[in-house]
Amino acid sequence: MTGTLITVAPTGAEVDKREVPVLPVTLEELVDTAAKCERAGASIIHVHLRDDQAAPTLDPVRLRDAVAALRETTDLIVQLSTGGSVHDPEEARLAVLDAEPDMASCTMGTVNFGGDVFMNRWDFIVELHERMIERAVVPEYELFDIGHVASLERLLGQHGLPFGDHVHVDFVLGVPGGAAGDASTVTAFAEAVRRYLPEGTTFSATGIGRTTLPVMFASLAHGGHLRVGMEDTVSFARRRPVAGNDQLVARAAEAAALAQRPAITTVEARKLLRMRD
Ligand code: KMH
Ligand code: ZN
Repeated sequence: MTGTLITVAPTGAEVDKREVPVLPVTLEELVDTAAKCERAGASIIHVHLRDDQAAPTLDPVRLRDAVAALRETTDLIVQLSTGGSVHDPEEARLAVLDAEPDMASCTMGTVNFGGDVFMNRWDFIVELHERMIERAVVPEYELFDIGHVASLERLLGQHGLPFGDHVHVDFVLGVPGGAAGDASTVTAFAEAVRRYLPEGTTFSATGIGRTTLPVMFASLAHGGHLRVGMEDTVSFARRRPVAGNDQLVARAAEAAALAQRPAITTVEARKLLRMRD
């Protein structure tokens, strides 16, 4: 069994900077947290950007600047979010690929998202998948519900394998409106991946809020990988706010080491995902 690939999702689109001052929102804060997370064991960074008011943005210039700055300062695999915020239009989400990231997210279906709806129409998913193949961007398919595994099987069957021919998915569990964040749900997802997706498909998992730890331990137990970060949780423990993203990455690396599957390097992560160096 391989070591553990750790993805950090440092910012997201939902957490309010006014309530969580350590949330990285400026380019300087993003690069600083990225470097610390790489030292703590992360190999992929899942990036959402904020504007000068700390509101979510898909501004193309900021996206290009962020990709360049992260590449200059770290060896992390740069994965841009095409999910954005629930309010972002499809065209802006597709245009994220213009920033030429190594990877981009691709959510496999529509899901209730708290009181909102995270819309991912089938035709939009197909368009995103095909543009990623054209632009040599490696996707991470985001699965918020078990039906998203079947959608991905359909996508790959009808529209072919992604760039690099390797399939990597991420279970995003515990979203109010999506699949639950607990060990039995991770088991169900892991079994569905083995049953419906191509042999060799790799998966990571993240649990939102207090589901972080059960999802982390269950993913490790199933030979899966981990995603952590302040996009998904801002509480380290009861009454203990997260001090920084690297604290979450360090804990994930510690859990991975205990599971005898230590965190892998960015070079090893590129090999695992069949990416170019
Ligand atoms: N912010 C959520 C609406 C992704 O990055 O691709 C969507 C999300 C998924 O975070
Ligand atoms: Zn995201």
